Amino acid sequence: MITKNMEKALNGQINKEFYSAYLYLAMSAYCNKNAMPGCEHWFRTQHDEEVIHMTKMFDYLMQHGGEVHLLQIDEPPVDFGSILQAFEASLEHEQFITKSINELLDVAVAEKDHATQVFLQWFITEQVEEEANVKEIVDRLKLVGDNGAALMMIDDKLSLRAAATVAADEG
Ligand code: OFO
Repeated sequence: MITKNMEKALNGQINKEFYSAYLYLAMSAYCNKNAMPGCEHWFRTQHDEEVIHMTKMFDYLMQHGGEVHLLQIDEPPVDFGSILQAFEASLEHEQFITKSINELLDVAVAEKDHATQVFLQWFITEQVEEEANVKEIVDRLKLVGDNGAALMMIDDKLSLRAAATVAADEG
């Protein structure tokens, strides 16, 4: 049976994963508006991945005997300034999520909740990948600057991102 502290922390993280999904959906719409279909697809796929993260935590909380409390989701921005700034905001957000997952593990350790410590290992590893993926895109966008042809090449590459599936996310 999960402790009340752990339950509260997991419910908080479910809300943050929902917000991540919301944020990436907003970024996807921003890219659509700015004629960057590859970036739009990349953020839309990232949204789908966040829904998988949220569902994973939601299912775990119920399975562990906790009570799900769905909190209000904050409104994400509409305008991100530029495509580079959108990806920079994404990187900053992922760093925030990494910190949050680490704090969640601290709670699990303090509560002597071994099952949740094991469960969270997947998210710890996933965050390394999340940050690395976005950082690579930010670095490339900085490199090409305002070069339209190079930006289109990056956009084309991002359009190739594979669909998010639970199986792919496990791997
Ligand atoms: Fe759920 O990893 Fe991104 O936010």
